[in-house]
Order: sequence, then structure tokens, then C-alpha cells
Amino acid sequence: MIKKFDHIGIAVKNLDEAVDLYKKLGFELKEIEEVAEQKVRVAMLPVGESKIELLEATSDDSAVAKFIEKRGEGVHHIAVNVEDIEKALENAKANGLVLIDEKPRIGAGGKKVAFVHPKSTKGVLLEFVEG
Ligand code: CMX
Repeated sequence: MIKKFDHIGIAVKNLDEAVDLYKKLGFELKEIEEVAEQKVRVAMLPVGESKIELLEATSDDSAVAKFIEKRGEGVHHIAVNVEDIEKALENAKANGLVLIDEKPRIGAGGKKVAFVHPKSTKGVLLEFVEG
């Protein structure tokens, strides 16, 4: 059911600064996109078939702003690709996991995404991405 890693999300205070830093490490910037619904601006840096996703909050009430305030910058979530996101959610729910999104929403790149609560996944925010 799980196909591969889609990306690892890293919460940063300043996206442009973080992109410059990752470029110095040898990463290439593919694109920067604003995901208005999630109140974030994201930069995608490919790593083979996967990506690093640098995330900057665009509002003080963004999930990313709250995360940085509480825990500082760092790994915010991991995202895996699934063939059928509705089925993945149904399966997780049936197995007693706490879903943040009962139904998929549209995330970066226009893809269907949904989050599982970190309290039910050993402290790691998990994102399903269809495709
Ligand atoms: N990873 C692990 N734990 C996290 C976390 C994260 N990313 N975010 C919050 N937590 C922890 C908190 O530290 C807190 O733990 P304690 O109770 O031990 O203090 C607990 O989860 C609850 O946190 P909270 O502050 O009460 O709840 P929030 O209002 O911050 O909401 C969460 C947390 C995960 C439900 C919320 O961030 C959410 O809905 N996330 C999904 C959407 C999202 O993250 N969007 C941004 C990325 C978008 C993208 O990739 O495009």
C-alpha cells in the first residue's frame, strides 16, 4: 500500500535563507510554491525520487508557525506515496489511528494529501500523498 517516500518536511523560519543554506549543501531548488490552504510557502529540493520540502509559515496561526514556536525549526513531517489515498485513510482509521484529515485535501503540487496525528504515530506527523 505504501509505495515510497514522497518528501520530508522541514519547518524553517525564513524560506529564502533556508534554500540558500541547502544549496550550499549541494541540493537544487526545483520550485517554490504557496499552499494557501495550509498557510505555508514551500520549497521543493529533489533527492532522487523523493524531496526535501522546506516549509515557511505565511501566518501566525499556521501549523508550521505553531510547531516552530513550540519545538523550534526541524523535521516537521514525513510524507509517503500511496496508490489510493481514500483506501489508505480507511485502513488507518480501521486500525485505530487518529486522522487529522478524514478526507483528502489538496496540497503542494495540486496532489491529494491527508495527515495522520503524531499522537498516534509515535510522535511523527505522517502525510499520505496520492500518486
Ligand atoms: N510533529 C510531531 N508532533 C507534533 C507536531 C509535528 N509536526 N506538531 C505538533 N505536535 C505535537 C505537539 O508538540 C503537541 O505535543 P504535546 O501535547 O506533547 O505538547 C501535540 O502534537 C499537539 O499539538 P498542539 O500544539 O496541541 O496541536 P496543534 O494545534 O499544533 O496541531 C497538528 C498539531 C499536528 C494537529 C497540526 O499541526 C496539523 O493539523 N497538522 C497537519 C497540517 C500541517 O501540518 N500542515 C503544514 C504542512 C503542509 C504541507 O506540507 O503542505
